[in-house]
Amino acid sequence: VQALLQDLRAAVGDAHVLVDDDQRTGYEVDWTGRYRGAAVAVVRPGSTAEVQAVVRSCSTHGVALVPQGGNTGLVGGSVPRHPTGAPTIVTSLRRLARIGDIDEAALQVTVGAGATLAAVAARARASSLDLPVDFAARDSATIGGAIATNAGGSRVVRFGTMRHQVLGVEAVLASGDVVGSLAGLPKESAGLHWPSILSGSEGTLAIVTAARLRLVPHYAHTITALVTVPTVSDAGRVLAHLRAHVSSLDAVEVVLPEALDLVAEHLGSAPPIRPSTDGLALLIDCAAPVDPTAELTTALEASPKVVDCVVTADASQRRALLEFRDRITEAVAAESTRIGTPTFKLDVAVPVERLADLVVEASLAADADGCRLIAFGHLAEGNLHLNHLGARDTSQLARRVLGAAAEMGGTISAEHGIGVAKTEYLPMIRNEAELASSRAIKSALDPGDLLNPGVLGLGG
Ligand code: 2HG
Ligand code: ZN
Repeated sequence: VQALLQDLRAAVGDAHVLVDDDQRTGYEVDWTGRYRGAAVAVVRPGSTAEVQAVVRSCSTHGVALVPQGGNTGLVGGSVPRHPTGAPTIVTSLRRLARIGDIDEAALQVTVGAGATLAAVAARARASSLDLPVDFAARDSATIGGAIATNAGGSRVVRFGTMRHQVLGVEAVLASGDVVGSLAGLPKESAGLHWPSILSGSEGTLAIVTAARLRLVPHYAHTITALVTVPTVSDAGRVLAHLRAHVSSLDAVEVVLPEALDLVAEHLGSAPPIRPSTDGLALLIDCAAPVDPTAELTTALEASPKVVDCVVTADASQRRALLEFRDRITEAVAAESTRIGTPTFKLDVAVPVERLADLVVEASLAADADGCRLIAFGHLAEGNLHLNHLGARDTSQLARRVLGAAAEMGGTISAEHGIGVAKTEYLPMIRNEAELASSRAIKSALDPGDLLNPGVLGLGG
């Protein structure tokens, strides 16, 4: 290990090899406090060449490395937890934060893997463009991490997930070689496509160092609505109506009553309207070059099943409304600290028409466990975040809820990834041929099992 540290210092400079306990801790535990491990060191390369040198040193010494971005992940995929307990290096990509010039003709930008979503969005907005992916962890979450997990967020209804925004990647393989291209060609039909191979690979196949991203217009007019509906099935009807009649639809988020109460208590302010106990709240964003208020209000008035709604174009009122969605994760974390148990999180998706069945199953499972269920998510993708507070038997909960989602034609992870948290449940949604193919690809690209061992059930 001492020889490795010496090589790493030579590669990135003494100041960027962190070995002291207090310097390492923030990199060794995940955001929820549920997943933690110990790293021999945290290395902070400042260029692609330095990432190559770090990978080669780790390879020479046979020491695994965990790539890490903003460390906002929720499935333990970015903390050092080697399955065999072998020594591990955390490689933080946060210094690769360069944001290139905005290409207004191509609607693209080249960014370092360590740039945060918020920083890229701010830069794009200065050119009246925007990043099509957005979620609550935007100030810390990095582009590299978002690619690694194929992150989603609130704008998927309009623009798709992270995978759909990546026109090119540059990445370092376990061999230390660089693959990919940042040319950003919208058309290229020349065999395997690195952005497709690496999106969602969770740092197990290569370390993304930079990306060429698609940008979209930054709409001058953004409005937000809070809507209440009687049941989950009704929410599906409202969604269908809005998709047919509102061309400016940018987000359709769903908040169940328990989640709304928790975040309201956390914020110290009540939402202007509240759903009934069986009902739910929808937070809807519209964005367009001209004010979309008329489009949205007309559609809401004509929509079946809308009980109550408020629509605002005022920036500070919008922000206040959006907090009832954006800050639920934070409210859950505060409650989890108060009760002294980490939250047990599941991130499932089902076809939208099965969402009501999923909510019933999830509630029954939580009741059987005796825990408190805080549910919210992204309606258009049938994606629910099930946050269990004070859960007793997490493995029983996971089997039951993930099994139900899989059974309904859904998935065990919609946007957070598999990490180490969900590996044992992968067979619920992948057959043996698929799992064996993933293992074959992993061992072809990373025969020494150097990159994020154990994550996605690969290696380790
Ligand atoms: C969100 O949609 C994130 O805000 C986090 O995916 C969800 O905390 C969660 O469960
Ligand atoms: Zn989410």
